[in-house]
Amino acid sequence: MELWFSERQSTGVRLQIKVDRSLYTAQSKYQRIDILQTQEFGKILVLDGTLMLTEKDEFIYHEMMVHVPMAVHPHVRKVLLIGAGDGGALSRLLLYPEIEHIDVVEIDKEVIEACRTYLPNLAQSFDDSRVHVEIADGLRFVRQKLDLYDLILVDSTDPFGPGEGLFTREFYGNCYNALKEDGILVNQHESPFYPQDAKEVRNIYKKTRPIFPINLLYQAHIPTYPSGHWLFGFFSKRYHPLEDLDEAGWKEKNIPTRYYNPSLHRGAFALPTYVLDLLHNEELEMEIDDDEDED
Ligand code: AG3
Repeated sequence: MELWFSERQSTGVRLQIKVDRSLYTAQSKYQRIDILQTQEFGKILVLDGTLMLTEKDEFIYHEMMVHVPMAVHPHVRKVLLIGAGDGGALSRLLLYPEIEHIDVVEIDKEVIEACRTYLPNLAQSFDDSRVHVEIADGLRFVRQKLDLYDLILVDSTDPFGPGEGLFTREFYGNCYNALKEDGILVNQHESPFYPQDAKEVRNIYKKTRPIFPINLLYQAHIPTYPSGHWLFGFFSKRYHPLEDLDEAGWKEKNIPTRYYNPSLHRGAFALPTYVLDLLHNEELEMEIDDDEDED
């Protein structure tokens, strides 16, 4: 008998991955959690039927989320990481000895526990003494924070279910306040390709544009996410991701990577015309949620 994991990526498209066996399945207070063993992608983490990571291509997403801002901001000491219960982004942050303190805010402690058991290469990063885990809703957590962090990373799920609050105007405004005067916020920004996802890309852009003076997108090729074409948001109070890129300084740190390098960093900010149109062409016909910031 053949077992296949299947995710609906758009109304007419599914991604299917052949499964060897299920390693873990649970229904937490927030979501269904599955960890599956597959041949092609190693172990995969699935939340509510949506693929979060695979062992084979997680390096692309996590390296791009972490190293891009780290190569730009000259002195990151204190970081807030929201979501990210798998430890993938955390393990890349810990490669930087200058980072003194990382607050990880994950809503679902069962995700961390499952990943500690089944994805230890990533989740052992939770044992580092610089890491402080808070089991809480990121939206609520940042509400009380002022002028604290050099860097905030939002490693969320898609904008529905438990992660929905992390795509609201209120959340972005609170992140702005929680950042120091030269802080940077990076978020996972969905895909520009299928109309449903593209709508979210435009929504986030609309909500963040009035808040951050520097508001740019960068892209990566992630084979298992919808369309394989994925975006990240770079929101910054002072540093520009290209003008302030410290290529020599970053190289001197000898951080091991498999995807990220400073040339790719520069190229990642060059966006296809259809993505630029999505952001800047006000006439583009698309139904935009102006805001539904209640929680
Ligand atoms: N964060 C989830 C990215 C969204 C994936 N969307 C999808 N497959 N429809 C990744 C968590 C990894 N730390």
